[in-house]
Amino acid sequence: MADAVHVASGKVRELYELDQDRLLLVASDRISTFDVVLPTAIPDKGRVLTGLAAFWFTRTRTLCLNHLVTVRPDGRSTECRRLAMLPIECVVRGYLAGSGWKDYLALGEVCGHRLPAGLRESDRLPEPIFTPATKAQTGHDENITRDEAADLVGPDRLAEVEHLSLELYRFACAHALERGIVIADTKFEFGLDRAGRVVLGDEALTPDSSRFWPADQYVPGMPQPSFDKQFVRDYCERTGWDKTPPGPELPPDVVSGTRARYVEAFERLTSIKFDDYLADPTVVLR
Ligand code: Q0N
Repeated sequence: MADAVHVASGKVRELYELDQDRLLLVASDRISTFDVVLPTAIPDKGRVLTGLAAFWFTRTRTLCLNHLVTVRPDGRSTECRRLAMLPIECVVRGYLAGSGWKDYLALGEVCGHRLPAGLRESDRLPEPIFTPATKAQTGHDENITRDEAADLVGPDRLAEVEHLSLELYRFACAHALERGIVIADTKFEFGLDRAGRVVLGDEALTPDSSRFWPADQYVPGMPQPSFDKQFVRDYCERTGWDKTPPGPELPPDVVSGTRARYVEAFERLTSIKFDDYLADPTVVLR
């Protein structure tokens, strides 16, 4: 990695250039909550997310091309194909939460999808909906209409990524629900390869790119606990932190409890022991 050039930073991930056609995506153990990265890391969080994304890429290859080349022995670095990323975030919602719930309350619709009256917070939608967003300058994603999305990528591309996003979500949602996890919504990022084909990039179907809820605690009509971050959120609320940076340091029991939740999500979804992944990360690629 000594000769890898840094090309981009996210809140908790870094992207490096390996050569003309390949990038290295490195997931750190940093955790964010209420949009702030906390000073305390969650050991192995980056490995859980990397392994889970690689698992989904491997399982969905017949649905959609993806950028995965391989996972490195460190378990947190993904070698991937370099793409020309499309300037939209492809969000799919199966349940009414977050900005989807806010928009429904204010407008009775989400990104132009007219929804039935009388839905409650966290209700399952009659059908999953595609609700594209843009990365606004503020750093906060902004929901856009189908027409705005079509202006950004073209109507045919939009129809293609909408179809792929819904197929990917339906597959993952069914798989996860059988294993006790509700994937309430998720965000995909697609790009184009040299041949101009649409390819799934970024990380996909991880708890950082999705809302994961414990299925056995699902009660619509209120906000749902987060499968992975609930201990962190509860602790942050107890400290009375005002949610502006810097965030609080996390005590050891919150760190270990949160690490255990990430590992549990990995093991439930992949049916692979996390220790087996640590010993050889390529177990998720088979
Ligand atoms: C790419 N992002 C999203 C920090 C910032 N395969 C790819 N080819 C070209 N560009 C990208 C990818 C991918 N994935 C994706 N920025 C560039 C923002 N991030 C993602 C992770 O790390």
